[in-house]
Amino acid sequence: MNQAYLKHVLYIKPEVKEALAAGKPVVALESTIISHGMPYPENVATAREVESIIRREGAVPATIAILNGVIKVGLTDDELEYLGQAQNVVKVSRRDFPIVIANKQNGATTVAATMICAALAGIAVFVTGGIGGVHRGAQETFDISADLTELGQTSVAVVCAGAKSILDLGLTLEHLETLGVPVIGYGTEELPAFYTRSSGFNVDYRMDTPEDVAAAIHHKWNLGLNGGLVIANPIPAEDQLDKQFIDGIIESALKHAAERGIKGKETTPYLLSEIKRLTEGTSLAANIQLIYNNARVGANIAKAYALLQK
Ligand code: PSU
Ligand code: MN
Repeated sequence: MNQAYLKHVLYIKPEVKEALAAGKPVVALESTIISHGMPYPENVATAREVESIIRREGAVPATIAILNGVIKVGLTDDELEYLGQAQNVVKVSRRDFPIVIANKQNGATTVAATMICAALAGIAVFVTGGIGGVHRGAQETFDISADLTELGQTSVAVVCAGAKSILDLGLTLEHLETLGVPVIGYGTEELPAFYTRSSGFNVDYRMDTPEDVAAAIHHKWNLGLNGGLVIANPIPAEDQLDKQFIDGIIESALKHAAERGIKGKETTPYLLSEIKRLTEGTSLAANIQLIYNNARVGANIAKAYALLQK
């Protein structure tokens, strides 16, 4: 990586830069969830509240996106509002960086892309809603999210509510195992399935405190075992959706995607918007609550990890 070059394309917000230099806890946040995962104005309101929760817990939030070809680590309030309304935002994963930067476009970063930017900035902990994974039928389509490959190589801990069962969760866990990515259930032995606390699949390890998770992160990276960790934090019980209800909706969304021939990077955004449409907003409410919950947990993991680095 070329440090002199990086100065032109990576802008770290002063508040974030100062926190990192002082060894204070910082939490990275993604932006695909803002531009492709939720409708306006809920997207901006949620992004703001997630940042406030992280501050209240004693860490500094850094929402990451690409604006006019510049990677921004930490958005201002105006930038957040702009991103939430903009129509011309490219969904950016690892492969898209060079083009979006060369074209000076706006880009919303996926889990994979946010991990890359967080690692460039020196941020260890990243909070999101759900990660991408191995899609159902990937045996035929090869549709496996670049999020998994990134988790295999980029050293950032990702706090999420598991993954939606638009994916094949069993194959997703198998692939993460192959890539050497620990999947830690936060207060649970089961992989949460985003809208529901249970999925029927067990995780590798259960941990119950931010300190335990921080220790695992610390040991992994100090051993030279580069790559991410998945901290799977279940949606609060009072916010979860009925499993049969949401499973039925997901089946319909998958059917509609197949009928329309949706492929590639459009698949996940299409499925997310279909789920939202078919649930008439109840999925959005659950989605918002689980992110808030992840923000609380992620901020506390970042605090515990920062203490370990002193
Ligand atoms: N899953 C969700 N919500 C999301 C995404 C996934 O429940 O918003 C977004 C994330 O940004 C994730 C991306 O990184 O979709 C994965 O897209 P793909 O499957 O195309 O790799
Ligand atoms: Mn895909």
